[in-house]
Amino acid sequence: MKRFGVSMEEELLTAFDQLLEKKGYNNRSEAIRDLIRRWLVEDRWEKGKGKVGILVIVYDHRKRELSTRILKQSHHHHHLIVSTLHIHLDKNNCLEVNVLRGRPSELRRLSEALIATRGVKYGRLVPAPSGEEP
Ligand code: NI
Repeated sequence: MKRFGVSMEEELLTAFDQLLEKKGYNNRSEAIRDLIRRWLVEDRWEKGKGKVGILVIVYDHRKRELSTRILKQSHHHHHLIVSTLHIHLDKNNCLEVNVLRGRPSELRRLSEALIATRGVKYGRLVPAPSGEEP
C-alpha cells in the first residue's frame, strides 16, 4: 500500500466524515478507494471497455402486450443477457433485474429500448465492474 496526503477545505472534510459515518465506513481510506474504483468503472464504460451492467426495470404487467414485448426484446438480445430476476412487487407491478454482459454501446442500446417501451415506469442501467479493474 502507498500512502498519500490529501488537502481539503474543513467544511468539505466535515461533510465527507458525516457521510462516511452514515454509510458505515470505518475509515476515510476505504471510502476513497471505493470512490476511485467506481470512477474507474465509469471511465471504462465511457471508453467502451466496460463489459457488465445491471439493468433494473419496473412495469405493470397488465399493460397490453407489455410482458410479451419485453420478453421478445430480451430473447432477441439473449446473447447480452446473462441472467434475469423477476420479482412480483405487488398485484400489478413487476421489477426485473437483468445482468448484462457485452459492449457498453450494445448494453446501452438494449437498455434504452427496454426503458423506452411504453408502459415501463422506471428503468436504470448501472455500470458494474467486470473484474478486470484494479
Ligand atoms: Ni411479475
